[in-house]
Amino acid sequence: MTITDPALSIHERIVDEEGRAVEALPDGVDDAYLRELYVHMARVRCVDQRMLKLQRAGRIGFVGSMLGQEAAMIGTAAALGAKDWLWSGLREGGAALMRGLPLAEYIAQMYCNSGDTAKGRQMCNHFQHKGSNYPSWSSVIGTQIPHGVGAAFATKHRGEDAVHGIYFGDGATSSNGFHSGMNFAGVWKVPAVFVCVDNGWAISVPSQAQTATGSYADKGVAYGIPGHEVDGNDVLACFQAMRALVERARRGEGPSLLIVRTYRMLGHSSSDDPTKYRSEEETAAWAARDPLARFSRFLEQRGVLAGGEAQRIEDELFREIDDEIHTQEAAPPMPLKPLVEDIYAEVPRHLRVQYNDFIRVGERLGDAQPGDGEFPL
Ligand SMILES: Cc1ncc(C[n+]2csc(CCOP(=O)(O)OP(=O)(O)O)c2C)c(N)n1
Ligand SMILES: [Mg+2]
Repeated sequence: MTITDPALSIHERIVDEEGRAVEALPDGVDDAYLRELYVHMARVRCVDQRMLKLQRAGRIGFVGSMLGQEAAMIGTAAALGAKDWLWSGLREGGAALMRGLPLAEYIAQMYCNSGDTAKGRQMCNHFQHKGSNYPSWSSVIGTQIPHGVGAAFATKHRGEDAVHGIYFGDGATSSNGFHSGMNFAGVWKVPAVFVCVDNGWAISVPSQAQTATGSYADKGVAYGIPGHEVDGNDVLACFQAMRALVERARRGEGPSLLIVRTYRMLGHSSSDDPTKYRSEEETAAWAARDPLARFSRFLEQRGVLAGGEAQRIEDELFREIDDEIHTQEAAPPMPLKPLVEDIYAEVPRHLRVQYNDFIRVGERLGDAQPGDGEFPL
């Protein structure tokens, strides 16, 4: 039922769960590049672990864990070039790091301290990085989809050759933004690849209950957009598929939809308890399919990672992350004035009034303390 593009040789899987190559590796991928991909994936995992610990210790407010999705994110995003764009949702922060978001800015944003480039106007875990075309995103599900399509249309209109990778989850396929974005993209033939990260769950709604279609890839049919589906825990399958679709878009052949099937190993966020709605057996089955373990098995068999090297890489990553955490812990808090500045040339009266009210509340109740307030999800 899905429209596919048979001219593109897209494999559902390149490395099987035992770490054996079952297809030829993507063209041009050498051992040095394989190792690079591994380090990017390992960094995502290490950052994730530290952020969760900081959240549990009450140092930061909110984390949307990326655990289990390292291959889906790194494999696809690695196929985007430096001038391409990445429109993200909650779980693409690791891709931002790979594309050039400095670790310092990543952690500053998690602390919402004075180094937060969002100036405290976003809740934490809402990254942005101008230098790598990674726009700020909204918690409102699916809104990045029409934004990305509009930007992709602008790219086409100006005759530029950038491609837009537009990321969202399985749950976002039920949003208005998905349907309007896909429709415009198909009609305008914009240079975009829609990456649907099907991680099994949209908070407590299982992926199979999200739609009556057999495959999320079918959703492209109504918009004249080809759809492909790959094993999202196989970093090389993700990379190869994304690269083929990015090149297709860059040739002017229009948008496509790529489904990367993976699993959200932890709760929806640090405020969620997944044991309330899913079984331990299900999670354990996916733990056995861990994308990082699969890739390291493959690299060890190939001689790209020597025995003990994965551990050394992890130690080095933790050192780098821990140093930065210490720096960001010591950084001053976000100054409050920028909350109302630099939107209008002069701060208008209504914002001055709101700001003064806000300061008075602070004076009356005292500064917020770690652990104050609760986020409901
Ligand atoms: C328009 C809208 N509706 C509902 C929510 C509440 N909400 C936050 S995340 C989420 C589920 C998202 O699931 P999915 O798109 O699969 O992404 P995932 O969290 O699995 O990465 C929902 C319903 C929201 N933020 N915005
Ligand atoms: Mg999901």
